[in-house]
Amino acid sequence: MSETILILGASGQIGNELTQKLRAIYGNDNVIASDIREGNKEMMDSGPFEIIDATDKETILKNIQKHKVSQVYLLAAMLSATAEQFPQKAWHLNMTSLLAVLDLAKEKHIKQVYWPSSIAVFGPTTPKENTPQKTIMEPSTVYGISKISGEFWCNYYHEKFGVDVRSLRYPGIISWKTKPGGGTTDYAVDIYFKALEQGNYECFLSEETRLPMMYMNDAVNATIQLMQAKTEDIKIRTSYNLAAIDFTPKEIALEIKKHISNFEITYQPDFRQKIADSWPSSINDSEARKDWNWKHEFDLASMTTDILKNLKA
Ligand code: AKB
Repeated sequence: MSETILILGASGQIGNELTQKLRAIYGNDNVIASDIREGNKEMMDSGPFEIIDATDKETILKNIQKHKVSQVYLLAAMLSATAEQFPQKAWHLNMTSLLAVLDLAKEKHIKQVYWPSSIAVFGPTTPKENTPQKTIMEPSTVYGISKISGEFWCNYYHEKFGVDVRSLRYPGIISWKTKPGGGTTDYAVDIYFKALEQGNYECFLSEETRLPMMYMNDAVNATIQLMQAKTEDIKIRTSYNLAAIDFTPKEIALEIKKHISNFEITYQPDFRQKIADSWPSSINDSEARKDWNWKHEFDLASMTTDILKNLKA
């Protein structure tokens, strides 16, 4: 399969690892990473990099033409906790970038678009457990409002203009190579760093807050699998529910304790508690499993072992 891929927001948590995986599959020169500032050494050294503001349609177009790009992965976004501090900026970044890329696909400059949605599309009135694909969706955060609006824009461009846009509703993504920034699920990344650095962690969510989560390796695989799926297998053009594991801060702390026996966790919930409380505790992703054969690999125990092994190394 020969594709030339442009990644917008490549220096972020998901972009960083997705770029390296796509370069391994499609060839370094065929994956153009971009962000508003330079990426890390691995990214800059392994393939082409461009400075691009994801809200600037003209610059995106120039780079699509320069590199003969066929697919765009739009990963630039402001996450839930930061978006509550800067609502207008979040709306501008999250929506302007999406509409720019969808327009470029409608104008036939590119063939395929990937855009991430999130469990933030759900809200306090959504059934909390095993949340189905189609259900009550009344998000209470700016980020969630931008994601649900984005989903319907994707569906609209697909239905009306035939745009091949594909999307996943990510749960909290847990990584060790790149830290996330500004999310509500970020505690589940920080906890591993603090466990190793200082042996304790003060959690900004309460001990029983259960949230859907996924290890980065699974998230990257799901994304690429969705983009490589046959067109006729993609039945949902808003965004697919996607799930792997769910746990509470108390449960992840107990898992870490199996490796670092003196690890201690304390709880000091802040404004992010309300965001977490509005989200599902587990997700039903049977449509993704049925339509394009999605399977996750990592559970809490295998993810914890892998993260701690890598961070120690
Ligand atoms: C966040 O916490 O904002 C994100 C998300 C669930 O989309 N990780």
